[in-house]
Amino acid sequence: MIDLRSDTVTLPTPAMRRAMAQAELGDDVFGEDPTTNRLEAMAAERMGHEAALLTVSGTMSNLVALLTHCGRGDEIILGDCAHTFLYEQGGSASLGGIHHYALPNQPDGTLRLADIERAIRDPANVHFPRSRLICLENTHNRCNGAPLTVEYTDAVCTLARRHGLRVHIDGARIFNAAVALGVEVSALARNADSVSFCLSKGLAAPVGSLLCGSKPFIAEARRWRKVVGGGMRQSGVIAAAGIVALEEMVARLAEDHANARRLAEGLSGIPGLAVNPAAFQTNIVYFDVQSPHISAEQLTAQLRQAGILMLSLGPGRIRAVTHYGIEEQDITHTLAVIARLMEQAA
Ligand code: TLP
Repeated sequence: MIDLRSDTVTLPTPAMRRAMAQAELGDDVFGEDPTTNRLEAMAAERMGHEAALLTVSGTMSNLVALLTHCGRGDEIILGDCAHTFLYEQGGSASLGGIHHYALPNQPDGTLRLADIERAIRDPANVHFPRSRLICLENTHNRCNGAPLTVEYTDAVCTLARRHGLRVHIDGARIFNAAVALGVEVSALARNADSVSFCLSKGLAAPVGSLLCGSKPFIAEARRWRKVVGGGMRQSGVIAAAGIVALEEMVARLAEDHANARRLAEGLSGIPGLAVNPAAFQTNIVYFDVQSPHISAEQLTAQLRQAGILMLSLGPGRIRAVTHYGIEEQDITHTLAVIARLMEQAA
């Protein structure tokens, strides 16, 4: 199978499996797991923050971040295509009573600064929830995997500070952004109040996400992680793979970006498909099936029979994600199969 549904399908590397087997362990709820402590220190250092917390998933890191930043009736400003808005069950609303103010995401994953400024509530007016937090997503999954720049991130942080608001970055794929932009990941993360990133996507670890922030913020986040059931015991088994992910798997993300570009360029030459290769800078490619003869659902079903997996995401739209384990020849093969299926359908 050539599985392009997501970079979440990546399997741990041999070095990760060895590290997991040999990890030095303790009870992390007592703060005594040396491998988890080491990973958390590494993560904080990479992101330019004081402290970090290992959680089981990107969803848990974002939830814990929002619960830590906001109280009941507080409001977060975020994009209408944000993962936190679309795909996390509104967890911060159901568990934390937090209100969401969704602004239109621009095609490059940003929120317009003027839109943010307009969305911030007058704290003196008793009718309004209290604006508390701005959430960004880098790279932006639904916006073609777009990386947000250092300049844009800093501009949002400056605006937030001017109004006494905080900023959280859902950086599930922030290392992809850093590699695509050719900047240190800390430059993208350090000015935000908190940032989460995932180990189990392009970095290929089996489980885990890190939430980073100040020492007091992470101390409070540790309490929230416990109440949502995320206090783990010998979590060093997971953390050991995460350490390998940070040490060995970041630089190679450039290969995934090159493969995504190859895929997008190839797809753009296939009649019946619509795709703009210039739109993709990281490892996520979206394309549209625009043919009277075949739908996106039919194409993904036929691809599955040919041993290729992609996600059909609503009318006409397909997502393909490149990652560790996908090689250049897999892209060449995928393009040949799609060209054949589209030709047969026409
Ligand atoms: N995204 C998954 C699906 O849920 C859509 C994927 O295959 O892309 N933030 C962002 C930007 C994400 O893309 C994801 C996962 C998460 C958070 C949640 O991470 P997990 O799956 O670890 O809870």
